[in-house]
Amino acid sequence: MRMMTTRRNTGGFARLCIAGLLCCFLSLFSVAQDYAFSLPDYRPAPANLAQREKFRDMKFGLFIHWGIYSSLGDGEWVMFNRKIPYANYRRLAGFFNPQRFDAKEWVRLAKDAGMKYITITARHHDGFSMFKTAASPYNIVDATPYAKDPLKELAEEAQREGIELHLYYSLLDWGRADYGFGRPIANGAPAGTDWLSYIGFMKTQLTELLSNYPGVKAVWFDGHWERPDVDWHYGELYALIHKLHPEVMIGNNHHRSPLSGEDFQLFEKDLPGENKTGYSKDAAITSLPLETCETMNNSWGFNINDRNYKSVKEIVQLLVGAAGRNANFLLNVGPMPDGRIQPEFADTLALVGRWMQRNGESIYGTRAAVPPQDWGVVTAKDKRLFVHLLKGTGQPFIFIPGIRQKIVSAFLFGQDRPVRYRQQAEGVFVYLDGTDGNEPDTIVQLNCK
Ligand code: FHN
Repeated sequence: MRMMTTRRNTGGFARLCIAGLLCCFLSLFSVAQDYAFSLPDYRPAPANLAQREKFRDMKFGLFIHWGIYSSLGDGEWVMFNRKIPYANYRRLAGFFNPQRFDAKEWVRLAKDAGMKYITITARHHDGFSMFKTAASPYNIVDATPYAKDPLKELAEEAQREGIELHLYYSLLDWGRADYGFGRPIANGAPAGTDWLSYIGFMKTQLTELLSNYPGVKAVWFDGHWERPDVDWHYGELYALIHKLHPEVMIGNNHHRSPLSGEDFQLFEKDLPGENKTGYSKDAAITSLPLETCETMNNSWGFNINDRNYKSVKEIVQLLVGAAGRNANFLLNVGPMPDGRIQPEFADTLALVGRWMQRNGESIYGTRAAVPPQDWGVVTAKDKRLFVHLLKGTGQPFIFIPGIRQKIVSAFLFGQDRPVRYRQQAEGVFVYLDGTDGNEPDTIVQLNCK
């Protein structure tokens, strides 16, 4: 049933206060609707709320975009961008044979980088399933000479190593007839297709993914933006997931504020509030767990000609910037068609991991302490504040507004070197005294009473 969202004009201070309180209360259980179709109210299960907190603590994850498109070395949109007819594109499956894929290596790479979870594309917009599915023969086990299920191996290895698994799942499908890519939308469905058959197909696959692969803790939807006016039957999809596994978190990269039934909020190539890419301009930041995803060069899927690699400094600063905005940082690699991860990525991740070994204490399990500042961010854990100075201010001190806790001492993080500070009602001055040259992040630890 179609139901447009309405905006009520509440006048008067009292009514505003009541509305404000109500919003705060409701945000504990559900979030604002920004979608034309009705969704049932959602009350997350206790296990789901616990999973959200665990997720917030993890801070750093590995995103993996891998599919038959990798063979062409031109990103995951290659079929669309190069206008390859679907019938021709499907031939890629016939020679996709990632003999060098090693789940142990991928999990070790993530772990050594300091990452706590992996989010992998189970199925991207090309519609090819990178897992064994009974819903379509167009999958890695049935359609490729490889004939094995790498997702199974990855899930088992991740579980053994204590790394969480999250699954990317595309709503958009460029090839299936029942999706009808390019068709006009009428009454919430693409004209002239069997839309309910497509919804049923997704339900079957989601059931498989959540039943046959151990340790899955989140489903990461993408592609909504291609059809913002279609009825995705989210009520049914989300209820199915939460019924199978109440703790599994649902995120949807629709570039809007989360809908009822969603458990975390995604930001693509944007730290929350920055909106540099423009994707998130309509997305108010909610109190749900947040996650920012980013690429290591400029591509998600393997791109043989993309050499715009981010430096270790850039990546560490993005990770720290995310933590200081209460967001996890999901950093992407696009493995090569043979299953290996290119050395440029592996080398950088190893160095990021070395930084995390020394400084992870100021990141894992923290929450943002104050809004981001021009010079950096502040994270908090227990009775400690970690001041992350990411860029110079041209002044011999920085000022942290709004610190109410009484500071009792200040040190350069990981060293015994004391740092001078002065606290007053409005906040804290921290005097740098030449300590601020530590690339990529000078960390000052403030101990509170
Ligand atoms: O189109 C996709 C893209 O290929 C990639 O998967 C990213 C990851 O956030 N999301 C979509 C674009 O919003």
